Amino acid sequence: MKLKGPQIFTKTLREEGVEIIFGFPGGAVLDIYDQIYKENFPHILVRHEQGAAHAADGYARSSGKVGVCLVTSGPGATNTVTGIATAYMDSVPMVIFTGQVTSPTIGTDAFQEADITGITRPCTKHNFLVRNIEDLAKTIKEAFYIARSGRPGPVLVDLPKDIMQSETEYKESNSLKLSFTEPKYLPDAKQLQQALELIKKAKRPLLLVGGGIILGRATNELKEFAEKTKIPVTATLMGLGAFPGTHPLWLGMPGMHGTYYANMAICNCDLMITIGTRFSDRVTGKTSTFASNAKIIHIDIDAASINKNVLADIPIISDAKSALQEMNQSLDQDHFAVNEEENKKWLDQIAEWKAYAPLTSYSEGDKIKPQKVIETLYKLTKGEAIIATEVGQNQMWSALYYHFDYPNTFLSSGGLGTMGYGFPAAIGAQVAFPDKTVVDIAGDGSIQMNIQELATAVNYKLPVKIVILNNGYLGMVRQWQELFYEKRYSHSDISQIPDFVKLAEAYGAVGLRATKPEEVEPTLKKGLNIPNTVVMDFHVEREEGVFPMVKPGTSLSETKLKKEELS
Ligand SMILES: Cc1ncc(C[n+]2csc(CCOP(=O)(O)OP(=O)(O)O)c2C)c(N)n1
Repeated sequence: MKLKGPQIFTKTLREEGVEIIFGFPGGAVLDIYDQIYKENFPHILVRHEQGAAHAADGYARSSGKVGVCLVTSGPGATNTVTGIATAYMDSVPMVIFTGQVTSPTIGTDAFQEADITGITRPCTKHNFLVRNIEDLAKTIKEAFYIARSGRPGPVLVDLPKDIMQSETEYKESNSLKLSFTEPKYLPDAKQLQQALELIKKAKRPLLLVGGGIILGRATNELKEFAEKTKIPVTATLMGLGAFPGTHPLWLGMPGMHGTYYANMAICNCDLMITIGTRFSDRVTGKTSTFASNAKIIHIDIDAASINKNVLADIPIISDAKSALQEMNQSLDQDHFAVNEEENKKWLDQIAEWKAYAPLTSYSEGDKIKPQKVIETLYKLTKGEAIIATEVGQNQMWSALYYHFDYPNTFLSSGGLGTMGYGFPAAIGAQVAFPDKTVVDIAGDGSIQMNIQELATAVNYKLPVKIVILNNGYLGMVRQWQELFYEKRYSHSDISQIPDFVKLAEAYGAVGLRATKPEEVEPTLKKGLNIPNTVVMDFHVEREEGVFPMVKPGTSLSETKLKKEELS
């Protein structure tokens, strides 16, 4: 059977199990859009291509499936680059389809031409320019395969218009032989044994886990391992939700804005078992003093992550699930028990640190405290919402004060730190989970970066809730200027902001505002119960800071609890 490019496109997507495309049309992809129209292929029309990429990303992070977006050539394609780079840094499986000018005009500065494969080479796991219609189905299949296998990531497929207009004999894609074979990511038995020997001998062991646990669907195995060994757990920003945030062994997030007790545990542990994390500088602080009293076991699916930032004593290349399953089995066979006496001392020491600097120690006054807004949100949603964040103070407060008990419920741009990520990502998550409460916790700066997607949310009746922590500042920038630039607030005052309630209403959403502490709970209750898109504008204490904080370039041992200790 002979089929044209767009028919092959939709057929192959269906074979890959694609349920939804996030996209925005334009000349180079009109043939594909015509096919989408004829077949009524599920598609969400965003208002900006950056929104499409982040929405596909939010869909992928919340559901674990591959997110898909489709945009036109030139500016349509370049508008996705921030979204692609965001997904690349956080290992999110995505396939981005871009239209391209016709093959003969490539390289002639044709109208709406951009070398998108060249532009995205450093921020995609792989990218393709389809040169023959015969290659189309196979290329799409390979793109999905690469996006989801090993360490996941975004893959871009560039589709010249003339190629898509031509036709070829279509073969069921199951009959296509891919150029790849599934690699195995099993741990080396000898190294794993060495790791277990170290664990048995450890007096102050600590688990540091990252997004690899969530991507590798290894949360149950992690819990089993931690409970069997009674080893306390800390997780990076990307790993929030990998281990229950209310578990007695949980220490919260470490690093620049990590909890005091997680940072102290890192400084004082004698063995660190690290799984699925790349030792980002935001986690390690000064690397030369990071976990300097500990032996390090590093388990990661990506060989390139091991020994890149922190040297491992035992490097294990493996997916998180296989490694943890095997360790759990060995523990069972060995009738393994930790040194109970030593471990009790260690857990007691951690309890002391927790009591010395609990997160709840922020002060409450006559202005709304942002921390309180998030704590109240946690209480009202019983921790069961999907939370997206923007970037800045809002992101750090969310990480600290919303206690993530479940995987795939915290969507945040960890690696790239993209303002404007959260709201479209929340839209993607709400598409994946229409019945769940999905909230974007935003700053008044970040929300303005993709505010146009309010139209998308209203258009598709997506009841996403936006909680704006409105401080009239680019808050995190202001905090750094206060602490490290003697309060010279250069271009961080954004108090000239729109009336967010009116703005919400202009888009057809509901707008609510709270200006006093006693209004926080009723406003959240009301907003969460409205089955529409709701913008809640909380006027918070303008100069509140995020603490604890480790000054950039210093050691985790220098974690400061309040601003007076830093300046
Ligand atoms: C696209 C982009 N531009 C600039 C930055 C640098 N940056 C990091 S945090 C921040 C301030 C964010 O302000 P706001 O969204 O109001 O959030 P708050 O910190 O007040 O919670 C800025 C400008 C960024 N992360 N992303």
